[in-house]
Amino acid sequence: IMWYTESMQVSRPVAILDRHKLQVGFNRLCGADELAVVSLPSYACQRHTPLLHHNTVLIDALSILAENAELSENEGRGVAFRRAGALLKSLPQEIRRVEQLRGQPCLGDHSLRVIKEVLEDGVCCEVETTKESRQFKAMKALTGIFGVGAKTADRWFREGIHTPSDLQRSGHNLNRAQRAGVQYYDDLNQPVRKAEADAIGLIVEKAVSEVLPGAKITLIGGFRRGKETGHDVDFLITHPEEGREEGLMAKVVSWLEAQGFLLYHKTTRNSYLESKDGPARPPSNMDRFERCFSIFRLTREESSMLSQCSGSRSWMAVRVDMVVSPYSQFAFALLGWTGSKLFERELRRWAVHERAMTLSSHTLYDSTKRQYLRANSEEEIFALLGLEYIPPCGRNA
Ligand code: DCT
Ligand code: MG
Repeated sequence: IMWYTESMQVSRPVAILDRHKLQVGFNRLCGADELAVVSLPSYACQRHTPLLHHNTVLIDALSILAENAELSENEGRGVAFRRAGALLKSLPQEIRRVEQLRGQPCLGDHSLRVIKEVLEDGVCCEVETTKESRQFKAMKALTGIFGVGAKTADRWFREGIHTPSDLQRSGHNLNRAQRAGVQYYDDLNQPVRKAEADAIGLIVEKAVSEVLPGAKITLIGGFRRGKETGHDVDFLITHPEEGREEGLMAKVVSWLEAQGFLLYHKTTRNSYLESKDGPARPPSNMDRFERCFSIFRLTREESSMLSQCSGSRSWMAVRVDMVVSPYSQFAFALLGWTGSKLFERELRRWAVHERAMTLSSHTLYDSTKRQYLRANSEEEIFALLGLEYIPPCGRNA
């Protein structure tokens, strides 16, 4: 173990029963590190991407650069780093030398440079500089305010506003969402835990069954993929009798509000659809696909976990998103809202480039046959796309 600890340059104590590390130690001993990993398919939707993986340090470095690109509204660059990170998440072993990645897709020159530097020096200069930059820190702090996107944050940063406190002092006029964002800033920047998500699930379930018996709710987003924490809690609501879900969101919101559960709410049409043109846009039912962005007031009685994270406070603010889908579109909505964001992007890219199809959270359109394809389950959608089924826990790209 001493040899092992030294040779692996592990800076923290190593548990003797850490099976993965021991395996890597044996691999080194046997020279197995020299073997290249089998080349993976290039679309993330063709691979299993587990929550726990073997290359955390490399992925963290790439994530910082991805985040910085996204905050600078350089989407292409952000996606390139995200794809490289997702590829590393799918690998079955820890990478110790950049040569082991030869032949793998999704790794551009820039990502490979970052990976090589981290492997050789322990850190990447560009990543460290980014993390320490005033602009990156300020953009993270400002976009951490609910209701503030990269554009607004950038404008404020140029005016010398770097923190939520600077913003409050500036006297800027904020919209309703941003005011709530500033007011509940600390709570909303705490990770939401699974126990809290479950407690909110019980409340939403009660609301839904009170206003429309028979309606069903499903926990979606990161928690459906098996995450233990998230930045919000996402729910999909539907009713087995098509049409019964109409008007449901307004009733659910009224019930929750009357019970004092809502600190903020805003119901909108699905913006993903609104921004989309073409045949994948369902002509008649897009108005019914509603989404409610909300902030819940979760009290100590409702959440046994609460006392650990909010000191003497008796309640905490939690971001909750609710989506209502007609039953006929439920499978598409479920697939579209389970994520991850990159996995969804890759599914849509696969559909267009490899199958001449357009996938949305509502439907799948086959451009060759010029028809919409129906599906009752996620498994059917994967089959229609010619993909092996990937369960939610394998969609953590
Ligand atoms: N989604 C998407 N594209 C977006 C935004 C969202 O495909 N631009 C889908 C995928 C995930 C789902 O909606 C819920 O969104 P988030 O809550 O932002 O993602 P999450 O994976 O649940 O992340 P977190 O665990 O931090 O809440
Ligand atoms: Mg979420």
